[in-house]
Amino acid sequence: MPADKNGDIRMNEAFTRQWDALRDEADHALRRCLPAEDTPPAVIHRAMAYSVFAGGKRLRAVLFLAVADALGWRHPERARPAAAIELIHTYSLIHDDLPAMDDDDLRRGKPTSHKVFGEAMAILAGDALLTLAFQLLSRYPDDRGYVARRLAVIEEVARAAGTPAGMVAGQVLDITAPGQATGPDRLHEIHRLKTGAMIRVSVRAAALLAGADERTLARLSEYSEALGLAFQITDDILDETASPQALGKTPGKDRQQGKLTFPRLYGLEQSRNLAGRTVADGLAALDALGGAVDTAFLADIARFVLARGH
Ligand code: GRG
Repeated sequence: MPADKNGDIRMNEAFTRQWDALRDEADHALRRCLPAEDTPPAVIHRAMAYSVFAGGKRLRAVLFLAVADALGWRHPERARPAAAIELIHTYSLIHDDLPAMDDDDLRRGKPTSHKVFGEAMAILAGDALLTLAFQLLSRYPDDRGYVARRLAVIEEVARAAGTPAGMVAGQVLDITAPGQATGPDRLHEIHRLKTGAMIRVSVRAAALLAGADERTLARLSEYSEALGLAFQITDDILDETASPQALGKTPGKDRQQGKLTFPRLYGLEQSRNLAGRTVADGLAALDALGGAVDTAFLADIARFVLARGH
């Protein structure tokens, strides 16, 4: 099953098998693209590998590869850009855990990077992962015919990871918001940027590289936006309801830090309802693609995200 830390979720066997196959494809690419741990200066390469292989569901890479499959795009190097997106995600977690940000000791059930390697090395490991990600995106797929598509993907990924329209902007709003942010608009904006943008670009990057037409791209974008929102709602719910073992990180931090969250704004039950409605929107966007695209697994991913919060 997907390596979610909430071991009580049971999706059907075919879903689990497909997820694991795509996660293995991404892991294989990740292993090939990271410098060997004994490459000097070894400490940074150990720190990079420590966080990348600390576990994790690989949701973003699986999404990328699932979209590629749905569109029939089976280029042999397709897992490299998927891996690049996971590297950016891992960098964001390392930096998010730093004392200057969330100050967390536990991530993916293991001590955080700065606890093991010290703050300076954790910062540098994050920097190096982000940089390596763009190196990979600029190179793969390594065929001349992909130059324009690669450029479009680099631009979109940079936008999604950065500011003002991406993850860095969302993180800034999140850490400066406590005490100021009170309303649903602000909450949605934070999460659209902080979590949603990277999930959206995981879907769009695969579609762009696969050469999807505008209509397909638009429907897949709607799906990814719904998925990103549902993912964040369930993440907020789990922060309130899950045990540290199930969560792989310290629960209750959001409340402790006075953060605006979906359960805080709407209560747990309403948050679950909102996640359900949001996933329904995502499924409708997939349906609108019609029979030409095999969206069954993408739909199951959306159901999986919803199941995490129940
Ligand atoms: C430091 C620029 C910068 C940004 C940090 C990603 C992020 C922004 C913060 C992480 C804090 C957090 C708990 C966000 C909620 C959603 C989220 C990204 C959860 C972690 O992603 P998963 O569940 O993690 O996909 P795994 O471990 O499975 O990869």
